Amino acid sequence: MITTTEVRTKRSAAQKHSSTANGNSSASTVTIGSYLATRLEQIGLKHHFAVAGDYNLVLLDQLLLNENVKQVYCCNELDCGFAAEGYARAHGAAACVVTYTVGALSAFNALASAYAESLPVILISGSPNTNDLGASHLLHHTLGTLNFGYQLEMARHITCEAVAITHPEEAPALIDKAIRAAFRNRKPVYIEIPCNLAAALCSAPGPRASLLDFPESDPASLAAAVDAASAFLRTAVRPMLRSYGGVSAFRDLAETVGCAVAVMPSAKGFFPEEHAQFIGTYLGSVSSPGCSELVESADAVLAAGPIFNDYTTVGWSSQPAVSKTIHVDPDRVHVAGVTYSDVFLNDFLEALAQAVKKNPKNATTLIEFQRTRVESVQPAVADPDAPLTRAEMCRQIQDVIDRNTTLIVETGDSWFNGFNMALPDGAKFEIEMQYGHIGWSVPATFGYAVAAPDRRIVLMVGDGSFQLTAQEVCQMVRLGLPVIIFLINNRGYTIEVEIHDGPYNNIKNWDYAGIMNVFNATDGNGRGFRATNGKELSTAINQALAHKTGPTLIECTIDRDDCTKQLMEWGSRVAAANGRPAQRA
Ligand code: DPX
Ligand code: MG
Repeated sequence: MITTTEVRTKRSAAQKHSSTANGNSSASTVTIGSYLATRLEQIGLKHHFAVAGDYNLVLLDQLLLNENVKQVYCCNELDCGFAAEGYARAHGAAACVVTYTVGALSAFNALASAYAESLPVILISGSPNTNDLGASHLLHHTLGTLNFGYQLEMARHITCEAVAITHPEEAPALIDKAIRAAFRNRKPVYIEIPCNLAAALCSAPGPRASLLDFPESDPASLAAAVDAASAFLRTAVRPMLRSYGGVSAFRDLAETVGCAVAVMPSAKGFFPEEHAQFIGTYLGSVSSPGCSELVESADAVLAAGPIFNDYTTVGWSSQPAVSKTIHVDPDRVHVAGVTYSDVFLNDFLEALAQAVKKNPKNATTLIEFQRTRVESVQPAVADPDAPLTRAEMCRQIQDVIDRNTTLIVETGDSWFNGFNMALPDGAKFEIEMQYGHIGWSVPATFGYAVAAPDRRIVLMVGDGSFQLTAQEVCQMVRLGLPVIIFLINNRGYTIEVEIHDGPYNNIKNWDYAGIMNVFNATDGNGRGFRATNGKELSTAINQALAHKTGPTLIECTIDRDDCTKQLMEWGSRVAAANGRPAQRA
């Protein structure tokens, strides 16, 4: 995992590896593809994801020459982008390589997800030969016009830096510029390499330590923000967090202040749930028990990297008051409505932890929480032969989550089932709640598993979402990754049913367990099970836990209306927000 604190280590590794460029004709020149491969290695990547196409084949050959960054294949470019997005969640950054237009335009959707979710994904696209530009050549896979600049233009809207290489001399600077931007902004970038330049020579890469440099806070602004925040934190605090780095700085600060800590859904797992100061997941009226009462009645809230959108505010029904909030964005801090610019989240949290003192009053929030807390009742064990319910399914999945598990939850009721899971220390949680693209989770889980093969990776995904990107399970089979997939078959788009029902929420049923045979063909080790009751589910889980040479998909069949209470409440509030009448001018 590439984090701010690891930059120095990576930097020295980068310096050591700086002369490992392959495919070079002399010590001072290398091919552009080889330059790129060395840079990917230097930023700590061990893999890149790819789909072949004739605009990128020479580039893929060049990348293959570097054996330290392995090439991993996907079924299509949307999935390739999501696999990279998932890899970046586990590893800190990722890269994927696609072909011109027919490939890249599909990958753009996943790149937009990386933008919304703040993940540094590098999308590399092959492109037309430089000698086709200006030669009045119509080319395949394009719009059938003589304009080849549209892809770069489109990329600019969903990246923090988009570059197109048109001359070998400028390749090193442009590649470095894009990679540096991805790290600095924690956002995706785009690099376009013409077919006939992938093997053209450019200058060899040096030890570009600055590729991984993060910007530093403005000292005066940082000091002013810390002063204002320390003065503000005079009584009680209930912080919230969504990671933008700064996970350990946040914990240090919370422990110094001694306050109650809640996490927003995207930050679940970033603060230990077994910690004495942890009070739960904050999601307005559908927060974990007792949590929203405390957050919303607090006289001071420190919110580190939160995203308050229509979903996380539950249709704009809950959000801490600006006048009571220290709101820490990735590159600025707002204290009770005053903004301090050029102050970076990690620097601010670290400096504030130094500046504040433990205030015994802060413990009162925790005492209040203990007093008002509604003890969650352990769900009863269902009759093993009774039709499977959501509650029994979740009860059994909870037991699969150990300290080494990453639980990945897809958009749908899997979100709420996931929020309700208790994470033992060490367990991690991944969700794509800002972008919310159904189907994200299958390729993202594949990418995550490539990056973190030693973790137990558990996916909860609904039937509707699975139908978008199901084919990427075959890549888990191909690489023998022991991912456990709980496929919740409730015969449709249940979350949409709760927001706004209609015939469009019904889907064609599939034989989800049987699909594993299709992916196995003659050489795969995937396993598929269907669980219609508690007994079948526990048998399937035991088989899955013992199976180490491929994925296991467990299709859990539940009733169409068997959803969480939170989904019903959240769905009705979001529907009300969506259905507001147009405002008058
Ligand atoms: C849609 C959503 O089966 O989960 O638990 O049954 O709801 P649940 P499923 O996976 O269904 C998902 C479905 C159709 N959202 O309920 S959340 C709209 C949507 C989206 N992303 C894309 N298209 C449509 N979020 C790419
Ligand atoms: Mg469903």
